[in-house]
Amino acid sequence: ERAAAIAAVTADSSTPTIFDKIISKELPSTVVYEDDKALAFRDINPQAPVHIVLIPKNRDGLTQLAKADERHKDILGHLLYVAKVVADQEELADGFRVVINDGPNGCQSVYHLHLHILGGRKLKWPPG
Ligand code: DGP
Repeated sequence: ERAAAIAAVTADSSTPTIFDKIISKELPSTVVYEDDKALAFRDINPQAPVHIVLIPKNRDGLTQLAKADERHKDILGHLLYVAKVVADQEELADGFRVVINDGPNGCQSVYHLHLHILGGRKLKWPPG
């Protein structure tokens, strides 16, 4: 049932998500990085001492990584570089993890592409 609901949401890439309200600042969040293309804020349900969500401001059809095509290559590269900048800012010199959850099996819950940046403790592998 949940998978069907998620499939219905992903079918329409223009469906607003909670992240649109975070981008517009309609919904408060703790922003740790912002530029013209990307926004990073602290996760509401942190899974590590540092847990940041990094998103493209313009979703442009990128509800999830699986929807990426050629035109998204620049923003995808930018986001990965910003993940490194944020890790520096958060002083994660001992290491960190960057995660993209994709689709129902990847436990994706918000259909606006996002990177999780996790750190501040020794993380386990595999993540489960
Ligand atoms: P995912 O499961 O990969 O789709 O991750 C979505 C993440 O977004 C999840 O870790 C919780 C976070 N999140 C959801 N709603 C909000 C919110 O309103 N504020 C903040 N700061 N984070 C949120």
